[in-house]
Amino acid sequence: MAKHEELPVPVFSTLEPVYGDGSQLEEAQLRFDKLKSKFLEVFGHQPDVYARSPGRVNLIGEHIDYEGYSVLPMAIRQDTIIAIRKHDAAESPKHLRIANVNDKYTMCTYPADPEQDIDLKNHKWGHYFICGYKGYYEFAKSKGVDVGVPVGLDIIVDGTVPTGSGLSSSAAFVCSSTIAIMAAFDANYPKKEIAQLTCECERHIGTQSGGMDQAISVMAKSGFAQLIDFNPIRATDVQLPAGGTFVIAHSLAESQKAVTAATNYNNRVVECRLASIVLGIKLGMNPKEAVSKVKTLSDVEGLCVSFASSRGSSDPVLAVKEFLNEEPYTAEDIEKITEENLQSVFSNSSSSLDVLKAAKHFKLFQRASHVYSEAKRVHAFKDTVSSKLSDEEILKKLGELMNDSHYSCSVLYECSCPELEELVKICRDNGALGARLTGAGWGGCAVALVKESIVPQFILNLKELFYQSRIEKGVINKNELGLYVFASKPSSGAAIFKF
Ligand code: NG1
Ligand code: MG
Repeated sequence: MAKHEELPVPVFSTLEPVYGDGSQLEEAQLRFDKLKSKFLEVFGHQPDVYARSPGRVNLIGEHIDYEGYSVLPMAIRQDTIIAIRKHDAAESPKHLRIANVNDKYTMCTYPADPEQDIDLKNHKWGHYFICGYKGYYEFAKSKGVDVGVPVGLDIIVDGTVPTGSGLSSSAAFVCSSTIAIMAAFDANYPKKEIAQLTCECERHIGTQSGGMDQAISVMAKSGFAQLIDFNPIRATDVQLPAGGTFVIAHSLAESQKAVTAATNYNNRVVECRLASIVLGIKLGMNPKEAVSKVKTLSDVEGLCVSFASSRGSSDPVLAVKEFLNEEPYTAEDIEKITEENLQSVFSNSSSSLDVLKAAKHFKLFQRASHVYSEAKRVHAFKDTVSSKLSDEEILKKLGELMNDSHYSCSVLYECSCPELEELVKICRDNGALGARLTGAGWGGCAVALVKESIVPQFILNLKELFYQSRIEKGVINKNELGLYVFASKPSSGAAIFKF
């Protein structure tokens, strides 16, 4: 039997295989009905086909996917649904018209031109669709598939993944867009190829992201978290222990990852690259070779481990402690080691050059320590889940790993914020076995592992201790609370619907 990730995106003629047969199905039925009638109303036609792709919560493995390390997320039930119709070649004008069921997002129109540049200085919500559009054409071209002259497309989007929350609304949107476009062209490909292509094309938006979000959105399976490996992308089922539930809670600070990319997300990507080059040189590589060949901390892990083994250990963090300074580095400090000007090291990446302009110093020791230790925690998490310990002991150990991950994100990677710190503390004080920020950080959500039996009381406590004062201040409405704090089960991945 072909492996799950080698199979194409499943095509269904009913909603049950994805949304089950309970209240979620009713809710989905309403959304699809609304999408269809809005499509008719806006475009005067029925859509040809629909695609959906979910958001995700990352359980452990933060800020290490772009360094080549495995991560362990699960899909959540919140998703993005796209309805699409492809115009005939004769129809004009040849535009991509992208509307949304939510009137907050006004219609975006783009030319039907896969070569167009995305105007990053003028951010529009429709840009994420264009990532998928460009991505599909690039992919088809690389496969030698003739997709004909570009034609117009009509699109309506319905997303339920909260934005800026670390739950990957962006990947849900990019993946559902890409798959909808493929489906409109009667094409389908193995899920792992779509995961790779959507990861690459989301970078058109300007963040140098890793591939976790797209991989889990495309390849998730109901009932399982996934261990996602990169280069090549692979997904392995992880069955979570009985008796534990992951509760997701929003800090209500909106993550500004994309807007302030040069000072946070891309900044960390650059710091990790610099840390890996410096480590490579300190561990014996010629500076020129290190600058040209070393891209990520995983590239020099072997050297770090060899060094550690000379000290009777296998921990790459030992090399970090020995060779990197705890004091932040200036650009000049690093240039003395690389023997090359940093502008020229990053000359082919304009977003990295923006980082160099904005950064005063680089915390190489702290970032590398986080990445290597977090990578180990992911494997410890996976090993614990499949160990012979009792469910109770497993849950306790997983909670501890989540707490350690949060500490590392907060202190070494500095991607937390005061609201997340407050929320994580409240979770732990109220019986969570472990709690941590999830996703890029700097706002967005925390995820807490909670014994199933106490989930309702736990959520009530969060409402009282974290959300009540914010409701009183008018930050959120009382009746929207369910959008900000909820228990989550591992949901299924991307799907196409033809009714
Ligand atoms: P979110 O939180 O969805 O923005 C980002 C990256 C991931 C990963 C995490 C941190 C994108 C699209 N995704 O996720 O690849 O690096 O941060 O672990 O930027
Ligand atoms: Mg995102």
